[in-house]
Amino acid sequence: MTTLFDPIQVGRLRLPNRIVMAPLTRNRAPGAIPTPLMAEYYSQRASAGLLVTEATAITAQGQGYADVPGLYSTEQLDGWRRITDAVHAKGGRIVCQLWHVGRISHVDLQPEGQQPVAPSAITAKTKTFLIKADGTGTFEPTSHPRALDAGELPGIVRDFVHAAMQSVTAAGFDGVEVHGANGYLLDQFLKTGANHRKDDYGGSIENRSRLMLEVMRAIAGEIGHDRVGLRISPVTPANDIVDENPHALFDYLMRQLASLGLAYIHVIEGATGGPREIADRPFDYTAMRHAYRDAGGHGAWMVNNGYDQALAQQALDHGADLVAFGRPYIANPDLVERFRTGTPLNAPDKMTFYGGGAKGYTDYPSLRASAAMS
Ligand code: 8OZ
Repeated sequence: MTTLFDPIQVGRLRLPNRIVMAPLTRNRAPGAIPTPLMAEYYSQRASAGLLVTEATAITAQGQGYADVPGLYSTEQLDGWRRITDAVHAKGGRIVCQLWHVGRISHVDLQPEGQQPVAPSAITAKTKTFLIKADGTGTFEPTSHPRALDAGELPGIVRDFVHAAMQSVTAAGFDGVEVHGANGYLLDQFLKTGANHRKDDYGGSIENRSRLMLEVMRAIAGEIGHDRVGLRISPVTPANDIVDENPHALFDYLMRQLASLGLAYIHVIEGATGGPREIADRPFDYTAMRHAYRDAGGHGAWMVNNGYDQALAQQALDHGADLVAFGRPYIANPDLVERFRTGTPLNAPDKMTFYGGGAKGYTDYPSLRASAAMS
């Protein structure tokens, strides 16, 4: 029987266990610059088989929330380098989650107050998080986006590739995970609710998948397919996203992705951070995995959303290779050791999820630290 504590080869990375720290937005990077506190946070969690960073904007246009990090300026890359060095010093492995929010943004966060960009000029019925001039946080409706011109799309692909290259060179990451989930730019292109384009990037499943596949192919070609992962969320309603036929869409995508030799596919099952089953959006994840495997896809299969240790073991028993834990990792830097020893988990404090400082971020107790103190 495979357990969470068995090592696994994921592309070019050798992971000591199958426990992954899921990407978690924490809004603690003022000016989009990663901080020393973030280095402490990630390095505290270095015993995970793999750390995936919080979503990180590939360009200023890709920013959609206050105080989320970027990796397009020298200062940002230097900040990340200190984080990857700290994680590596503790024996860990860390990949950067590459993010373009598309329409999930606000003019106040965009360069020169411009409109956010999207496949089509359709406003998402959701809110983003801003920090007002007086320093207080506020949730505001996302701004009306403008549709990207087909002529701009090669530039978006280049932005992703550039960010991927900088991640594994200047910033010292072990690889990248492309954020193709949760209603952000690539997911907006995929799905009928946000993509009403009439050109080669809209309409058919093939056309709606084009941008994501171009991005994945280009990144794989540039930094090596074996250190690139992709996160998807077939039916999440997060950020007002919906598709009229997700089974057909993801069946096609899986068959196309199979030949790219990616290190892993990361699947959010159900509603992101919410129920794993959605009554009006049923989805067969096993069929999706089979489509990928049938088409020759060898990448590790990473599952996520609402897992505890028992459910994670069931997932491994049924063909998953890796399990990503989100909220448990917020409150348990030593999650691997707690699972291994059957130690109860610390409960996360919702009030400190987004924004703030060390409280609710780097101050959750570890078993070793508490043992040393007592
Ligand atoms: C929570 C708050 C803001 C952004 C995602 C990057 O859902 C996010 C995110 C999550 O993927």
